[in-house]
Amino acid sequence: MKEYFEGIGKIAYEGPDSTNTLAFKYYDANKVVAGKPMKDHMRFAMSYWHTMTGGGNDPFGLPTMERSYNELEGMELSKARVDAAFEIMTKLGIEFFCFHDLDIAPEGDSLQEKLDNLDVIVELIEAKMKDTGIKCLWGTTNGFSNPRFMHGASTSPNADSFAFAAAQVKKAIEITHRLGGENYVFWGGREGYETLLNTDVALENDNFARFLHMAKDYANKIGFTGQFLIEPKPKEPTKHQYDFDTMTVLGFLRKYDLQDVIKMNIEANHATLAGHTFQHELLMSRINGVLGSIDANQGDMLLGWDTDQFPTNIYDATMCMYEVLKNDGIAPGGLNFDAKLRRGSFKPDDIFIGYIAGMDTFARGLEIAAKLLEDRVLEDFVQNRYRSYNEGVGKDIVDGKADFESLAAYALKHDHIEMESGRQEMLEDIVNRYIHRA
Ligand code: XLS
Ligand code: NI
Ligand code: NI
Repeated sequence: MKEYFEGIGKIAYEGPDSTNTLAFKYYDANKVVAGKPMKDHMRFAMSYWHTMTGGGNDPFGLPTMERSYNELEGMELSKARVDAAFEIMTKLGIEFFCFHDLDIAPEGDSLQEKLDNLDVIVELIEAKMKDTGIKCLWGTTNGFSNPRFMHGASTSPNADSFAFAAAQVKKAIEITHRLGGENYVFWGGREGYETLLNTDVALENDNFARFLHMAKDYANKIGFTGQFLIEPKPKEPTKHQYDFDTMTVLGFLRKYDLQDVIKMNIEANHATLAGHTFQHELLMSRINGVLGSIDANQGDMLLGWDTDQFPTNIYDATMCMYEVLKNDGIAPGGLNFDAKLRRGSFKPDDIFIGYIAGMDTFARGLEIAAKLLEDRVLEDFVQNRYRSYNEGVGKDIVDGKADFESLAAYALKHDHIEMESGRQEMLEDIVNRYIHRA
């Protein structure tokens, strides 16, 4: 079989002293951390779109990515990409992948052709999965690139667009089911608005909920038991996306009785676009019992859009793994590298370098987070900080035994309140110490 990335072998773990760009320095798949192998904490996934179809084009420039299958077109290109994708994942030791329908097969001239194209490619993917043991983390659809979705898909003012999107999602759920996918993702795409002047927000929200209920009903009907996930994002491509952030989505799910059916896929760069930290979004999902999966990437604070960079920020990775550990793991979700190379990183081996950088960063983050938790550094501090709720008036508040009258009577007698320092700088310094030494 043709090798697409010649000269690159299986990426090995060489340890922190290695200077080999094409080796792991921290990601040691089978090393046991906090009770299980690194790879099982991570469940790393390759994003098919960025890695296989992303060309490096931007609004100002043409594609740049140098790939040996670039001269192919249509179905031949899609077939070559299947082989290349599994070669990349095998060499990197990545055990999962995520895909949109449009990433794996060309659109075709009609809906029927699109569906037929998908069947051909899915068969190839299925065979590759059998050969390599690589699994599908999640599937989704692209309901935002084609002009038919210019005003949205399930929130389009045009019911024909809604119907087309339904046909697409129906097929994508079938494919994900066939490939044993463990989750199915809804990222809004253009499910939002550009201006309120032309938008019936109430109807669009109702329709969005109708769409999700139909998707779940269909999944139940065909026996797909994978976890449904919504991926919050506040803007881009639309000015305002309905799935703004975790708490907005939770409000939506509760209003439409979908709270038991859908969890969150949290993306780092979407969190920061919403004006939150990555950890904030992970934590809000975790404490509400809806942390489903993670799109691991990072943005650039100086740029206001979803730059989808490979994650190399050790602080963010540490706090992400801290939340994952506190969540008791991320399965059936995983860490999907929804990340792409910079336009100037166009060489084939840049793919491997990007993934290695991301995997090493999260491996290190896992080790630091595990140590922080083992030593209960933050845990004990936080517990102690809230100790006034363990007894007396605090306990009455928590137990629902207090009311405004009892509290006012209590406050009259205790109106000289002794405060304690929040010790933020001390804690930041301690976390730094763990980052340097754990
Ligand atoms: C776009 C999203 C997208 C989803 C899958 O910003 O991150 O890539 O993850 O549709
Ligand atoms: Ni994403
Ligand atoms: Ni994104």
